[in-house]
Amino acid sequence: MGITKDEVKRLKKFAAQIRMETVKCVGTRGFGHLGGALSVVETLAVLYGGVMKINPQDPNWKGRDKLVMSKGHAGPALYSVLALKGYFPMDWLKTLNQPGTRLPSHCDRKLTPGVDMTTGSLGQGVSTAIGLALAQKMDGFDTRTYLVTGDGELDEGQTWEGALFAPQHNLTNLIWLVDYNRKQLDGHTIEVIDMGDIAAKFTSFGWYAQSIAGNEVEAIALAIEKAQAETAKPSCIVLNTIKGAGVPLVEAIELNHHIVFEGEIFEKSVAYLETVLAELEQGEGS
Ligand SMILES: Cc1ncc(C[n+]2csc(CCOP(=O)(O)OP(=O)(O)O)c2C)c(N)n1
Repeated sequence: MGITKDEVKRLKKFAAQIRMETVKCVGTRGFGHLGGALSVVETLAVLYGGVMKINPQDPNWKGRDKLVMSKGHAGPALYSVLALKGYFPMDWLKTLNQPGTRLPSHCDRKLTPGVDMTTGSLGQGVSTAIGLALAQKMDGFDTRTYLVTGDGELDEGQTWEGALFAPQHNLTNLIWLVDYNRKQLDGHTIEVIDMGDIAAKFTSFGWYAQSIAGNEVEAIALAIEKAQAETAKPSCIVLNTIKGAGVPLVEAIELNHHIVFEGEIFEKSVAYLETVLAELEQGEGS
């Protein structure tokens, strides 16, 4: 189990590309939900970098796996990976949240090719992902649904209804990734509602739960492999992440949920990510 060193390199580079596009996407608008978009970049790199069955030329292909980005404010990160995979032109990333755009601040499945579920009202993506996973099973498809929620999002009672439902209905094709970046809109999760040991809670609800380094592609790939191998229970992967991950000037902002992102901070962040990408490209030759 696990991935090769070459795979790690490839996925790290893909993550850096997604991170760069996410930063540019929000920077073009001048403000946005950058912290929680950046914390899930490695997860998206692993999922779209080889784990998920997808067909960017036919986004509605019935044989595809599905992703529900329940923390719909992370749209810019999802749009970046979808654009890089060729679901739509890269140019669209410059239109985030503008009048007439196909890329609204929160995900909308009717507007954006490759977006499987409309999200933004926290908690609801859990119910819709469960519906999708149930439908995949009822249709006899050998496909999975991947669900990404925040940790603050777990404050919504609806999430725990879902956590009870999925094991009882044997949704072994559901993999729930919780972005445990320990912050939410207006502060630290521990101060709002302390989620404590999330993996232990899911285990007690009948899930196969893992808690991992959530900004490490290798750890994510391994955890997903283990989740896929689990045949008796739905899976939960708690991603221990950093809000604003990979962009030091954004990580350093205490309340970095929705920030103004233009001028110096934008330019310095792009310059920083250019050096990261260059280093990763150099490393490819070694
Ligand atoms: C039902 C609902 N209540 C409130 C909001 C406003 N809101 C948007 S993001 C957010 C915080 C979410 O925190 P978390 O799930 O931890 O997201 P992350 O830190 O990963 O961005 C809130 C309260 C919302 N979108 N939906």
